[in-house]
Formats: sequence, C-alpha cells, structure tokens
Amino acid sequence: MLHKKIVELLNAQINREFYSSYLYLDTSNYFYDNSLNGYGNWFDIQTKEENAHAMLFVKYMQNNGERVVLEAIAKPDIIYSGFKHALEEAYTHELFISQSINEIYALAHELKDFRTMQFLDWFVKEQGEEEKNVDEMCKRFDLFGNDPRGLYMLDGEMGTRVFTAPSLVL
Ligand code: OFO
Repeated sequence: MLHKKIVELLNAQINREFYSSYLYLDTSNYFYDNSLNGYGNWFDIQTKEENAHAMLFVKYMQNNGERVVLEAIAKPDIIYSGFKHALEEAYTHELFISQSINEIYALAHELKDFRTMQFLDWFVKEQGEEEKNVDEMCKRFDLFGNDPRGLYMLDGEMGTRVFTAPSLVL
C-alpha cells in the first residue's frame, strides 16, 4: 500500500505525462503545418513516448492496488513565434517534468518508500536523456537551422527517429 500523498503525486504525474503527450502532438502539428516533416515526426514519436510514460505510472498504481483518477488534460495553448521557440518550449517543459519527478522521489525518500524510489529511478534517468536530446536540438538549430540547406539537413535527421517502447518492465 502506498502513502496517500505519494498516490496523489503519482496521480498528478499521470496527468502531466498525458499533457506532455498532448503538448508534443501540438508541437508535431506545428512542424507538419510548416512542412518540416522530420521535426513533425520527431515530436509525433515524443507524443507516443509520453503516452507510454503515463501508462507506466498507471500500471504502477494498479500493481499497488491504487485507483487512478483521470483528470482533464489542459489545452496546449502556446503560440510559437518560430521553429526555435517550439524547441525551447519543449526544453522548458522537460525541465518542469524532471522537477515534478524529483519531487515525488524526494517524498518517497522521506517516507522510506523504497519501492516507489526504485520505480522512479528509470524516470530520473529518462528525464536526463530527454533534457539532453532537446537541449541538443536547440543547439544544433542555432548552428545549422538558420540556413535553408542546414535546416533541410536537420529536418532529414529528425525524420529518421522511430518509436521504441520504453524498456522499463513493471
Ligand atoms: Fe515523460 O518524459 Fe519527458 O516529459
């Protein structure tokens, strides 16, 4: 049985992961609308990943006999002023999600909830990778994205990303 406060935070995290999926679907649409289909693909895959993350939290709650309460998912309402802005917003969002996971981890640590800590270990590492990926996308955009040929090349790279389901086994 999990502590009531941990259940609350895990439940809120489920909503945040679904929101992440929704946000990145909006980002993907933005890039597709601007004919950058590679970036559109990259964020479309991120949408799927975030959905998979939400479902891992759902499964963890269920495995611990806890009822998941699904809340409304907020509307993504960012108006992008340009391609770089869209990437920066993704980076800012990943920092927010990392902090959110760290807060659950900190409480689990305080409550000596080792099971939840162990479950969250994968997410702590995953967030590190996601921050790095989006930060790198911002930096590479600065380097090459302001030249049409460079942007074409970057978009091609983004188009090679394929979805692989998270490797976390519950
Ligand atoms: Fe759910 O991985 Fe980033 O946000």
